[in-house]
Amino acid sequence: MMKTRTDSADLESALDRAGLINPAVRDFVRYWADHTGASRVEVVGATDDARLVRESLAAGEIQPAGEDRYYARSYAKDTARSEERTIVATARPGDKGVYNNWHPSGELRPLVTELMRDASAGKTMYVVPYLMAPPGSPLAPYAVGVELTDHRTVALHMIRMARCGVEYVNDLPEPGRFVRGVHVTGDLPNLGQGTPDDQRYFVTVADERTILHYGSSYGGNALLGKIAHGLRQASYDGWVSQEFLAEQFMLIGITDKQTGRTWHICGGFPSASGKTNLAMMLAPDGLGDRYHVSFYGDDIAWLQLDPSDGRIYAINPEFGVFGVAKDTNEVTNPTALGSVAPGTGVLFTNVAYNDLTREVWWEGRTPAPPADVTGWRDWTGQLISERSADDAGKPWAHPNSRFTTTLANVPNIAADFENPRGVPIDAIIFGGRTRDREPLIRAITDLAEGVYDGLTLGAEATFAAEGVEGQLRYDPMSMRPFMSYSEGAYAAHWLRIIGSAAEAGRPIFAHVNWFQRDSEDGHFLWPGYRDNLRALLWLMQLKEGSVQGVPTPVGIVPAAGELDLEGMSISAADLEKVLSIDAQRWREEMTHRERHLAQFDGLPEEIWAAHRRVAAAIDALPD
Ligand code: OXD
Ligand code: MN
Repeated sequence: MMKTRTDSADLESALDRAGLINPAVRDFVRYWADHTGASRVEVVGATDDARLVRESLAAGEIQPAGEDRYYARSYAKDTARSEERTIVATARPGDKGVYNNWHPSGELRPLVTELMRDASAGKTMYVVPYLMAPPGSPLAPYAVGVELTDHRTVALHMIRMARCGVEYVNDLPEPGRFVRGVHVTGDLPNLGQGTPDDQRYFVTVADERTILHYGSSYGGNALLGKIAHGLRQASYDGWVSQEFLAEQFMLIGITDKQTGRTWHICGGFPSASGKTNLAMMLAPDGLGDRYHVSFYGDDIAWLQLDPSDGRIYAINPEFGVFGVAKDTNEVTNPTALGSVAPGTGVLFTNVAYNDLTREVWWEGRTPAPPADVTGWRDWTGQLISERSADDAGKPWAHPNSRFTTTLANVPNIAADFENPRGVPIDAIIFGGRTRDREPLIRAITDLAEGVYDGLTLGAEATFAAEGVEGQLRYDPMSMRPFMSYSEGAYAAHWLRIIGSAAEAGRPIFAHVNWFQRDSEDGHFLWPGYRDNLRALLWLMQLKEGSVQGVPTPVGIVPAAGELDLEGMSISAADLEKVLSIDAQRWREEMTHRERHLAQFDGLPEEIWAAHRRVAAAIDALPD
């Protein structure tokens, strides 16, 4: 007969066997094992991966997808991060912002705790101690966490996405200083996902460093190290301590092989603006002999001043990539394909899967789906051959299907990606997907104007429901879904952290846009992908003074002839267009920006002054 609740002798011996000696972690596990009613407790880390994979295969939770590659489906109504159900809760009403969905922790903590009572009955509770930082990083004290999860596949994801093992919690100088993450899946078919009766709660109790997620086993809802800790909790910690920024940023290095010089660039892009593709970019053929691009991370960066040289350093706190599969192919992102090759231990979720050949496929992997549909099932598990005529045109993979692979699998991973100090940042870039107005690149040298640019970052509304045609859905610094405190304080914190860098070592800012289209026939004016490196090289040259660019009210754009276009073709008209400023469109944008910024209480005067400066300069432009 199945035991209903972990017996305390069994629990202690499970913790002993795993060598988990931190008394505060042991207390945390004891409390939640009892509260959730789990029938077993198991402590897991990276060294348990092969065994967990074998068990998951045997249980049918995952399926083989080629040599050391795996495949899982999630519950069909549980396929994405839920923004509406995600809450930041604290005891301080002043933490309420426009985007953080703040609620008092005194209400939310008991509510979610009650939902979790006995909700893991009959299940194993996996205890996953982890570190969201390269070991030895000055930010490691903020990076220690323990996730409790009642879902084995979630443990497999955590092992790929974070450094996991008891060694990260056993010798803490303050044993109680770790983020407490509790993930309880709940009864997925009965949670009313997306209905008025939605039962799910994804709560970060930021001032208690406690994360309570109930009602999902997917992505950021369930892997608590990544978004809940790596972004929401960490940005709160970085602000309270005044020590660092935690941002949804990619991080890359560009090496000039002729001079041996390496630059590091990080930056934020709203969803679906090509952040992972940019992070994994290779140099274009025409420039590959001279430049090498190396990958540090595609989703999170923590930034901090290093007082020893007065520069801002960044780490990628993650250990893996949780990448969107859709449209990943040899042209858009060959590096991503390399990172999921045989032997990588990659875990695919919700792509299409062939039962007979163990292959996977997703929309955009090849121009058309496999012609022979034998054995192919869509992401819901339905055989393609048995689809009704009505379903024939439906995607085979879910649009948010993913691959989860460790950083070391990425072919151009930087040699020093585990350097605890991180890498010094030369530039911070922001980019959206905008069909007009935004030039290819505009560089911003003023700190307040750079932060202002990040705060007014956005992506074009993609469908009517999301917003008004031509108006951006603003996504400050690409952190809109991950904001943990008020935007005014957030802006001030940015000014302080980046402003603490020595003048000479301060990163330059830039806004990029690879997506401008011709207003007549709609073609993309700039080829994108690998050629985007050309704009970033120009930015580094500008910073070093070897090009001057052309000043405009919204930043410095490349002068014709300053971009290295070796091996690339673009018409003179298209090039001129991507480097020019449309005064009329910018005037319209400024009125939207004013309304957007006015929502934020306590926005620093420097940001308003930057806005007024840019607006006045745009007004002075000839039409
Ligand atoms: C996200 C992610 O949801 O990185 O932004 O998964
Ligand atoms: Mn992300």
